[in-house]
Amino acid sequence: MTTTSIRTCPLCEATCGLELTLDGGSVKVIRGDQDDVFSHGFICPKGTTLGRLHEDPDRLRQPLIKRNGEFVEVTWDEAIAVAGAGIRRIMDEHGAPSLAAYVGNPNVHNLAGSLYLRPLLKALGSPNVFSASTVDQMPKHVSSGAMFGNPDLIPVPDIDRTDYLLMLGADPYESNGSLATAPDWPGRMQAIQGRGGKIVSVDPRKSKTAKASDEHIFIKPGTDAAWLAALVTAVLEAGGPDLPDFMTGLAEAKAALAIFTPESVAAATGISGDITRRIAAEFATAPRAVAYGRMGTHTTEFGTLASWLADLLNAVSGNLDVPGGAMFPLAAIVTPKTQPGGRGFQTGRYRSRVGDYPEVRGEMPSAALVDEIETPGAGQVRALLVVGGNPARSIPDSGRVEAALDRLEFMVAVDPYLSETARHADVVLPPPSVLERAHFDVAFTSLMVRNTVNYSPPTFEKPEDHLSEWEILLGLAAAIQGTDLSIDQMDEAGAAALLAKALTNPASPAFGTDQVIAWDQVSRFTGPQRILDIRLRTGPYGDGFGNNPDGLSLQRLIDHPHGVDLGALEPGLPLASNNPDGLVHLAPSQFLADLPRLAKILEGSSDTFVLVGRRQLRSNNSWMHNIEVLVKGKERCTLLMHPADADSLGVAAGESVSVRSDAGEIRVPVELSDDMMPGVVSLPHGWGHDDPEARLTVAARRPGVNSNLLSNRTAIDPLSGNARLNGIPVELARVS
Ligand SMILES: Nc1nc2c(c(=O)[nH]1)N[C@H]1C(S)=C(S)[C@@H](COP(=O)(O)OP(=O)(O)OC[C@H]3O[C@@H](n4cnc5c(=O)[nH]c(N)nc54)[C@H](O)[C@@H]3O)O[C@H]1N2
Ligand SMILES: Nc1nc2c(c(=O)[nH]1)N[C@H]1C(S)=C(S)[C@@H](COP(=O)(O)OP(=O)(O)OC[C@H]3O[C@@H](n4cnc5c(=O)[nH]c(N)nc54)[C@H](O)[C@@H]3O)O[C@H]1N2
Ligand code: SF4
Ligand SMILES: [Mo]
Repeated sequence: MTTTSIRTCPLCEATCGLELTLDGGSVKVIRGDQDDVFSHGFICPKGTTLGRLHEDPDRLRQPLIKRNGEFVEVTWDEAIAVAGAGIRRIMDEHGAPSLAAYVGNPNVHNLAGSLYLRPLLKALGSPNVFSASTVDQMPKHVSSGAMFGNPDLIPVPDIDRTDYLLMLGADPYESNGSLATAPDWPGRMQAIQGRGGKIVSVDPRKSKTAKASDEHIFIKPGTDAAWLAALVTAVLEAGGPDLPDFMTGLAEAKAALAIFTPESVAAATGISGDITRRIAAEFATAPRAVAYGRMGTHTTEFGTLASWLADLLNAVSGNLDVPGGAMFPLAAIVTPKTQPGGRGFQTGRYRSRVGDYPEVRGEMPSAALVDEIETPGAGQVRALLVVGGNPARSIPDSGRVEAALDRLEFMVAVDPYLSETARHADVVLPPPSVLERAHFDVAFTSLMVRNTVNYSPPTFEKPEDHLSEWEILLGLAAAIQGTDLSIDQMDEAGAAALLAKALTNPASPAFGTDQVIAWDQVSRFTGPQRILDIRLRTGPYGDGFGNNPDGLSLQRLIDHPHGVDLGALEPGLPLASNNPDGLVHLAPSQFLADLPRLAKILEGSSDTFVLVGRRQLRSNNSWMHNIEVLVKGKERCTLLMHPADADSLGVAAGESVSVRSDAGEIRVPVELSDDMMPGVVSLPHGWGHDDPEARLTVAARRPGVNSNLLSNRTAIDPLSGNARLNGIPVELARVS
């Protein structure tokens, strides 16, 4: 007999609803959930593979401990105890700064990572916290922090109502979108065109997204900030609308950007002054327009400036916080910080030991991890905890990273696979499968282009003796702290504190509710479900424990498996500004101070070739290449190159070239493509499954090469600590 399970896909930011047809304990088929209030049946090839992930024989079912160089399976109690004791030993001998944590991307896609990393990192107590954010979106946090006072107040493009979408360095046809949660980007883009709107895509490669756009403009990698500055200048020259009083700094921004004109940036960007002026005019006169930048703009040396300038362009053209422009979602789960009138945002509260990088959101640049491990002295990192991350493939200079991992005195990995990173660990703690856990997108409800909320109960019960991932994280925290509290007691204490705080928040519908009554109600759940129930009920749409009877609670979401639609985005500024003065800062001084560095690129560059990355629909960063249906077919880890460039190098399609940067060298087959801007080559990341010590049987058959052997760990956006993964100068040569 078959049954059905409805759940949200946790693999990317699109949050598609899935319908799983089950036959006992196995998954027969996965389709898009036609009744999902947000995705309406949309699904991509990855979403159909959750059953294969669940069944993958390489997925670890039991914790591992390395003994005499070999991994052996052990019990959960033993594994957690050994992990905790190993970390404690280093902490006692060398102090907390000798510990480090790297937390990867899957943490934002699962409840455990979203809700239970904080107590674990607190238990570590080290300033050496690294994450995938600094190889990704940290520039956006920094620009939002400075402009709106809160790094999590990120405006998203209101693509369902805009008339003009200017996309820079984003390829949602492959990635399904990022920092703009919208299942079915292709359908939503077609809808813009269907209502007479226009989409312009700016990318050094004519990507699938660019082909689906109305216009594609080639841009030289790493120069988006200069181009956006010129657009702002051109819009302001033409007048621009009157801005609301709560936006401050327009005159300062205008003066500081004056040197960036459509003509002055033309040589550096490769975009003529005429085109820039035309785009500026189109953008300014479209009824509703929005500029949206992603990986291609953020993971460059000017990531923060580009992120700021995109929002500045939205602001000065009258498109910030208005329908069809860049808007702020109001998530069902709102952290207390996103209430109006905050403390503002600061970076650099402390600095990294070796590279002297400023702390950003309590993190150090991931690119700096290597030096913190390699460089002797007080505070040298000797033990590392990796949760859901693969720094051996995903961060710069990853050849050095791997050598550094080998130097560690102790390492723990929380990962379902013996990945290229986890294989270096002394203890590996695998979470249960993706289908054996509840799901809720804590982070992405704050980034949705339409306010929506969705909860998925576990599809299968986890094996009884397998710890949930949140139990692993709390168990580790307890073992590191050496506390006598049980995991359940720690969980209870955390939830009670959260509830107490929420009930004293005057903005909450639960304000003033008796804590004993509220606790009694939420405690029909435990673990992440209880935290979710608290946050839903005390959040902006919450039932307030009866104060707002039609409001949200976890039970309400359980009763609505296809999700609850909370409506289109609504203007929220100036209320949303968390700056102490309540204003939106258009010209943060630290950004103006960084402009001279940007102006230098106007002098031109002598690089012959520049490397950029790309994403591929059937891939997910470095970790889904072990699923046969996703990797079969023609070789995908190729270097895309314009035919004229190939001619000049004397290479033919399929031949290998050597690609050399100041960090390393790789060899990779060439794929010719008219879609490439001449002088620019493109290589996907996340490949390089050639490590015999990893246990990824399928991936190892199609290893590909690791593009992060080429990214340099010192090429960093100074404002955010974000790595430069796009726009890497390289030398190419034919391999004879
Ligand atoms: N050159 C280059 N490098 C890049 C990028 C690029 O565009 N170009 N992109 C960057 C970006 S945007 C990102 S987000 C990073 C990603 O970088 P990382 O987060 O470091 O790496 P992932 O490839 O996402 O690997 C995630 C690991 O988590 C494990 N995992 C999967 N599910 C779970 C789970 O539920 N729990 C736990 N504990 N573990 C799980 C996987 O097995 C895998 O080992 O890569 C970055 N690196
Ligand atoms: N299928 C699939 N989907 C994914 C992922 C995946 O690995 N595979 N990863 C997920 C993650 S973690 C993230 S962060 C998102 C990222 O989502 P996106 O940002 O949409 O994805 P990318 O494909 O990296 O798009 C970057 C684009 O920028 C272009 N580009 C490179 N350099 C420059 C530049 O200097 N300027 C401009 N204007 N463009 C440039 C590249 O050619 C590329 O087309 O995708 C998510 N979704
Ligand atoms: S687009 Fe993303 S969320 Fe939707 S099915 Fe594909 S991987 Fe899952
Ligand atoms: Mo990412």
